[in-house]
Amino acid sequence: MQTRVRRIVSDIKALRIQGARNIARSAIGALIIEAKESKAKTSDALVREMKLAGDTLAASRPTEPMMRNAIEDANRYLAGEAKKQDVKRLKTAFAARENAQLERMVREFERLTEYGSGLIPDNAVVLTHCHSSTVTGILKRAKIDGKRFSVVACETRPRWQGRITAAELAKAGIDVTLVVDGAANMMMKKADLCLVGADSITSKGDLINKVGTSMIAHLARMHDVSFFSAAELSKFSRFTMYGEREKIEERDHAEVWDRPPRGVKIRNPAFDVTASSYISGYVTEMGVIPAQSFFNVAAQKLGIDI
Ligand code: RUB
Repeated sequence: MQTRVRRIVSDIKALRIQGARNIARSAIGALIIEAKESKAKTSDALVREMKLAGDTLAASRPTEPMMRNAIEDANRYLAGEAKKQDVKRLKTAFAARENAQLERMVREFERLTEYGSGLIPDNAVVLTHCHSSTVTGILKRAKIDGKRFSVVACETRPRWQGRITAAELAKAGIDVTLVVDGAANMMMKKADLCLVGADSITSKGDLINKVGTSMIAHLARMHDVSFFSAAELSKFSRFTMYGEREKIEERDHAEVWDRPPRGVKIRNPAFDVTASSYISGYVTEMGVIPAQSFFNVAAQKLGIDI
């Protein structure tokens, strides 16, 4: 595997690249590098090399179907084309195709942020958790659309991604307040809307996102506040269709407490599951859809035969 690709894998593992979209885009970028710099002599050898790079990327964060779907799609294309094209042509065609995918993702993201902006009422208080580039994209779009609103960002222990959100929004001129995660209930009393990202959506429409998201969804329900998740359709986790569960990544306990006293056990799940019944809707590139419809719309978009 190419050195630059290995570096991307380690950046994803260490959260220097974080958030499902950034991870998926970086993985596509890594596959382009791998193909371009490959020394494979035949198309079949290239397919094998790319499969290995894809598997290593996919294993870097286990709860990332957007990345997995992109890798599977790339493998499928390469396997199909290997019979038709020599290795040199295949490399060029693959890079062009994947670059076009990246551009398409940007256009879809723009559409999604438009729909998301439409959801934000004037003078709203929006509560968010963790750092989702899709959520910050919507909020920045709402600002451009002339909406007046403020944001409460939960800091998100143990890796403080809420600080990334707060810094990014402040830089965009958005009124933002950072709170500790334990203040979510108090802040919810004044909130009009919760907007969080998504790592994975199951066939039941359940949401898997940064740990603590389900707690916020419960609080939102308690205070009768709408709870939306911003999720491209490619965050659909295919294998949940067949009864398999999405694996919840468990990270190093040192992120929580590096030298705990003897006898203290530590758990560090990176994500949790919010049941579809708590979700007012998913903001997707096709519009704002009910959680129960996510599967159908995603299957259509991803060409999954039901
Ligand atoms: C990030 C997180 C984000 C989603 C969506 O977790 O849970 O809400 O990934 O992000 P981590 P985006 O920091 O552990 O990667 O909207 O950018 O895809």
